[in-house]
Amino acid sequence: MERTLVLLKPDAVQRGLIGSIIKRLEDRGLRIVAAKFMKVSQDLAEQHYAVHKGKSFYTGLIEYIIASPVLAMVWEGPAAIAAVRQTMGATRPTEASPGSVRHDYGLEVGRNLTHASDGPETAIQEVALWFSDNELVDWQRDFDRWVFETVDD
Ligand code: DAT
Ligand code: MG
Repeated sequence: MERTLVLLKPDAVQRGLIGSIIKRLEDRGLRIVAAKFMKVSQDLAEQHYAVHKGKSFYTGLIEYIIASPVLAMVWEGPAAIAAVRQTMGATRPTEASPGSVRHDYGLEVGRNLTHASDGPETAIQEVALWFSDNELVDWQRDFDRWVFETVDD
């Protein structure tokens, strides 16, 4: 079972898309582990996007993520990292597949609505950056065995 960090960025929150995006993750069968509605500090933004420091879009990216509250979440499931990236779509909305969040709700790369961890190492780092251990909830759903081929207990 994998865990991945998902951020509903300021544009998703301001546009009232929280419910629509969460519904896609729930419908897919992914299980929520943690959620926190919060203002992002400059420091957290810089740590989260450290890998992009120095790039032309870095300053705008930091300004975007701190501009208004975000909903930070952790979701889990088999291959959750790839599944969530697929549900969100390619970084540029005009390259995202129809049916993905970024295609269906977005136009510009600088307003692409969501963040999702891009690999196992970054998922572990990002979950730890945004959440403390005691904020991550271990739980099971009655229908888990009808979504997950192997159920942990
Ligand atoms: P992703 O969010 O799909 O993982 P990324 O990690 O490459 O994409 O980049 C992080 C964010 O930075 C991305 O969601 C939007 C912004 N970004 C990336 N490339 C950009 C570019 N060429 N111009 C403007 N913003 C960009
Ligand atoms: Mg990324």
